[in-house]
Amino acid sequence: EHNHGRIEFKDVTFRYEGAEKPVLKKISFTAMPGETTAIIGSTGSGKTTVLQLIPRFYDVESGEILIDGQDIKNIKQSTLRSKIGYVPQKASLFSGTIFENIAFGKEDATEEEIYTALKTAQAFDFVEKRGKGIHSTLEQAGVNLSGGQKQRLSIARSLVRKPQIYLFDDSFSALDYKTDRILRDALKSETAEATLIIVAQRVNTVKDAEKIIVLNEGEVAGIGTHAELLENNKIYQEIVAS
Ligand code: DGT
Ligand code: MG
Repeated sequence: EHNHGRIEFKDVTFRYEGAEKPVLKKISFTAMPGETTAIIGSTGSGKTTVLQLIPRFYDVESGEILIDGQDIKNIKQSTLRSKIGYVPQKASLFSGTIFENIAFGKEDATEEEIYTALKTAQAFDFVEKRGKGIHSTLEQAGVNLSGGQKQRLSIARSLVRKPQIYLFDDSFSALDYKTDRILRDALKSETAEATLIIVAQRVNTVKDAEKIIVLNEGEVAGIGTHAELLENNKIYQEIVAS
């Protein structure tokens, strides 16, 4: 489908309540359906904040955010949230079975849908190794899982809902390079028409994105492909060299 899930930031400025200065300053970019848009930048540069404005966890101070040309302020909250699969930086698993954790947000999910999501998220093998597979219980919200396993379950949860828009906040950071690559390739083919926004701190995760946005202290310091930024963007060059 054409033009479903196109996200546009137009001169977005945002300030947390009570904060002296805005954390995002005149941010403008477009994220297209069928493409991966990556956001890279050092800690505190505003990456998470950018993602959280899209489902309207906060409202902008000035500027606007459009989805398919419509200001998100004019989209019903429930409609907006149903379009978006947001995978938070810190996985929010709860004590319950793996099935319940993955079906969270789509309570009528079938076992087949859960398995498909787990396979795409490269989580099938370690789940199967548990005695009861998807019906195993996550004790104390997953204390016995590794960071990378939690990330993959969290990604699987977003896939089951089949949203138009995926927002991954540092969701690949705990994975080894190979699993990171395999998972992003699987995501790409499984969500071919969706809009993917991927926040990351390592270049390897963003380099094959159609568009990379370099954030620096709440401002867009550059937009381009890996090759373009490598050639003309100082901050990107510094990230690559670090
Ligand atoms: P990360 O996850 O460490 O790589 O950093 P980012 O790029 O995700 O940064 P972000 O968006 O969490 O924070 C940007 C700035 O906003 C940073 O100076 C911290 C500040 N900030 C974040 N969350 C809040 C909040 O809830 N309240 C206030 N007042 N400031 C916040
Ligand atoms: Mg963050």
